[in-house]
Amino acid sequence: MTRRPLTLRIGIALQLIGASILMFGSAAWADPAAHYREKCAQCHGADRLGDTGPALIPQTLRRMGGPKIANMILQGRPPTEMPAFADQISAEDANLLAVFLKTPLERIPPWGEDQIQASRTFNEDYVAVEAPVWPSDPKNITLVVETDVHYISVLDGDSFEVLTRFEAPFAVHGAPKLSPDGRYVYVMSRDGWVQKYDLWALREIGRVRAGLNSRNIAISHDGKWLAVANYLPGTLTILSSEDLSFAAIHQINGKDGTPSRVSAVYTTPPRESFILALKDVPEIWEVFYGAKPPFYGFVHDYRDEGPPRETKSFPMRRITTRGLLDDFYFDPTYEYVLGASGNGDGGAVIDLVIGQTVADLELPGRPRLGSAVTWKQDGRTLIATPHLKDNTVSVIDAKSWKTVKRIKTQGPGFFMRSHQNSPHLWGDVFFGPNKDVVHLIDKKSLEIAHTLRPVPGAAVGHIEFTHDGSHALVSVWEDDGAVIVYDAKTLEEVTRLPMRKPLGKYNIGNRLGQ
Ligand code: DHE
Repeated sequence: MTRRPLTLRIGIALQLIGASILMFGSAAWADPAAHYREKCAQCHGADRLGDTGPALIPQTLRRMGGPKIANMILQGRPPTEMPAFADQISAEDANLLAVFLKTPLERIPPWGEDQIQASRTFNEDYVAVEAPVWPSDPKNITLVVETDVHYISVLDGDSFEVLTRFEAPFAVHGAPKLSPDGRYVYVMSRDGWVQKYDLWALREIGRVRAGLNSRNIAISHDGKWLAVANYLPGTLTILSSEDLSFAAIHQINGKDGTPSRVSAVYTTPPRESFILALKDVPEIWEVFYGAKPPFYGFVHDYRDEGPPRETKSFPMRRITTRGLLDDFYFDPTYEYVLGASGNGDGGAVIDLVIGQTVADLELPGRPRLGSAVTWKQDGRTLIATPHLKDNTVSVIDAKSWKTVKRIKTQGPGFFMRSHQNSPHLWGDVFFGPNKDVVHLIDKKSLEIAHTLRPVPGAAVGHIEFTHDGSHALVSVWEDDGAVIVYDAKTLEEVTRLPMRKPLGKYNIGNRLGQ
């Protein structure tokens, strides 16, 4: 068993004592670990790694502020199954318990093939169907993730009617990924669960826990393989998309042996590979899923392993970068990857064919490349990205890699989207006092053409278009939130679908690029 250094253990003890002194004015004592065992372990697991309830570890809880966790313990979390404990636990004990839950685990259990295989569960009521059980246009189906209640609505993009609403694993993150025919959707949660759902039958098929704390998921272009980027443990898990069975695992260690978390994984269809952004080492990994690596000469580890084996192998190649890069965007050819630097100041362009950095990006203020948008304008290919730490949208020329325009916005943005039939880039202002604003940037003039304020004072974020681009869907990210549907030409509000904290929206046709 790994033990934390003495200083860290003393630090945690002081944190707990400090919290109790702060809260009660004197060192009142309670044993949060005992409270955990008595009240929480049954649903959240004796090891805090989750059971019927989610994992209660800092990596999962990080996005919830201090008082919120204590409140949740006391008041429960309707409509989820989390009950209220106010009649069993004092406010002081709830605060101590919250501090305990935010303390890192002493030991991370192994999470490899055996554990992953054993975690698979299947829906016994699932029956495959020959054709969709709904009459809607399959390309215009849109999924909407309601973040706090962990539900996904399946929306008909023509009538804006909700066909069904299904339960997702706790804390879905990143875009759900689709099989090439748009029939199956794979949803990943920060708890490491991957859910397979049949959109034709409107039924869950099953789920598997690919990691203990995960970041996102990618699907191979042929729909055969799923790759899951994990923080805990620092691995890439590869699953068969057919039955969610374990296929392979890559332990992530940098060249010098430093272990690393995987920030994200992406598919590069022409290269038949997954590209990994790493959190802790200045490297990019490329893991090949095709019949044989297309760039054999550069696949060092593959050569080391000898000739291809009978069983499926996923050889990998590493590219050394000048600094940490942990947020990626690909040019339309997938020859180049743009990476945002870990220190938040700029980034780099890496040529994936030669495995070299070919340009530096001038993007101060933490670009959010994962939300970037590409379009062609007057013979140029342009890429626009919002910034998490600057009131700017930057526009880059995809040939010279120079920033050609920095557009001033009313605050830092998170999500940005466009459509080939839309003259605008739609970008939210996710942070700061103007978080209720959406900017529409003219793709030709690169100026803000319109600013919408859907619900004054309410946070708005994330935009998606219907398949034909005629309508734009904007999320009001509040408890009593909504998805607001705009006519993308007139900018008139067409309808408002009430939802609880809706955020990510994914149109099947748009996401498949069809
Ligand atoms: Fe995300 C996508 C990383 C915080 C909601 N986010 C992604 C992707 C990455 C990423 C790499 C692309 C994955 C994909 O689609 O396959 N996100 C990060 C972070 O590093 C960051 C800043 C910090 C973290 O701790 O993870 C972060 N993200 C958030 C949030 O706090 C958000 C707003 C709420 C939440 O649910 O966690 C959030 N991220 C989203 C959404 C997408 C996403 C809705 C999919 C966007 C899309 O349109 O495809």
